[in-house]
Amino acid sequence: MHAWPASEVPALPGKGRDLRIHDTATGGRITLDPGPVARIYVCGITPYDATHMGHAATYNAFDLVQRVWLDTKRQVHYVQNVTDVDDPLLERAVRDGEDWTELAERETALFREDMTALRMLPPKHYVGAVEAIPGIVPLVERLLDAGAAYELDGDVYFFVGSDPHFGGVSHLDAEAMRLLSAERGGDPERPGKKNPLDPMLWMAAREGEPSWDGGRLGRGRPGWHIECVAIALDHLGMGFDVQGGGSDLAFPHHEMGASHAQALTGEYPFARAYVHAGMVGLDGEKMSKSKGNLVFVSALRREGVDPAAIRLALLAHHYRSDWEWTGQVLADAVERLARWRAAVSRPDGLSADALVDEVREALADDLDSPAALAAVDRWAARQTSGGGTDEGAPGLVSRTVDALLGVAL
Ligand code: 5CA
Ligand code: ZN
Repeated sequence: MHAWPASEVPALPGKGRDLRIHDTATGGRITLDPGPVARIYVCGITPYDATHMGHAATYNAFDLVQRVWLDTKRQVHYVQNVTDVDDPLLERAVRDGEDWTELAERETALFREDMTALRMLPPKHYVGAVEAIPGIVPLVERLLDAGAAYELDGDVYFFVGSDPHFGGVSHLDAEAMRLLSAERGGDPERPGKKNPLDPMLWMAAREGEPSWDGGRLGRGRPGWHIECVAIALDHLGMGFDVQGGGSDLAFPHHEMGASHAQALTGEYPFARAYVHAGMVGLDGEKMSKSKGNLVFVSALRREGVDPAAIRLALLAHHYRSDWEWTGQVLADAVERLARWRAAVSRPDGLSADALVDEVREALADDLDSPAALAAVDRWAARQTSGGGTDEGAPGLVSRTVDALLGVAL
């Protein structure tokens, strides 16, 4: 499917810094060393209740990864999926008496609009689960042939014991895995499985649900993890630089995806870093579709909130921390945006050379966007109190904030 239009990324003088980022698999900070073309896969939305502030915060984190890489003069090969067929989407369509394809299309269109408004750089390949099915079926067949998958009453499961590295992404113990599996789309209670954690690769057609021809797998639809694996392997191959998503995807989704791919190829690792964003909450609870406690990007835009202010509200929090969306968070961002705009509206000002360095360094240091904002705040405060005759300074600040933070002043 098509993605959304790219906003231009201004080139900055000098060269950016290599990204040091927290990797869930090793539990520590690693220095990424991508080739001239950095490769990243970010899990996309399941298209209903899009785009809430939690989604926006997670995509903001991975947009920063891209911007840091672009600043090092690398190209970025960015792939994102849309889970346009899955249990929760179908359940929502049934609840609302809506055709599931219409729901998915409408919500994906809304997501594209929100991403465009927020100046999130688009993926090079934006791929839906449905359009990926012809690539998924042969992978499931290969896993069956390799003995890494098995059939249970027409459904096909992946055997987690077939990957010696299973557990290496999340490092959770069996009990924690079991609880999260039950919570996040798995079926650890189903009798007959080799390991209760084994996830479904192919679900045989259910009455009243959409299904596709799976060749010798029979009619059915793909499991969730194999969807992202098929798309990532197709467009990026093994050993790509970053697998990204919110922290709720570390287990089971990214753990299972890594094991699927490693069992399929015999190669290790699937991704060189697994990067996870913290959860955004509202009123003391994780913002989630199931709880319905959502603040939507599109609703704020309709109220006339400048998307640049929404972006600044996201950037004010470190991507790894869990945080709460409040009216105050937005009010602070609106005020900061006005302050920055006033500061760059003067024809000249304080040299911004040091500021470019500070913003670069903050972001290269595990995407420390609050530190980057603080550096711009300091420049803006000194600029407002007068002094400085550098004619290039305000323009350079605008370009820096645009190129590295995605905020148009
Ligand atoms: N389609 C799958 C991924 S393949 C999925 O998880 N879709 S989603 O719509 O539920 O979430 C999309 C992304 O937003 C995921 O990376 C998820 O971790 C992230 N996300 C969901 N809720 C929040 C939240 N409250 N805070 C931060 N990120 C969130
Ligand atoms: Zn995914």
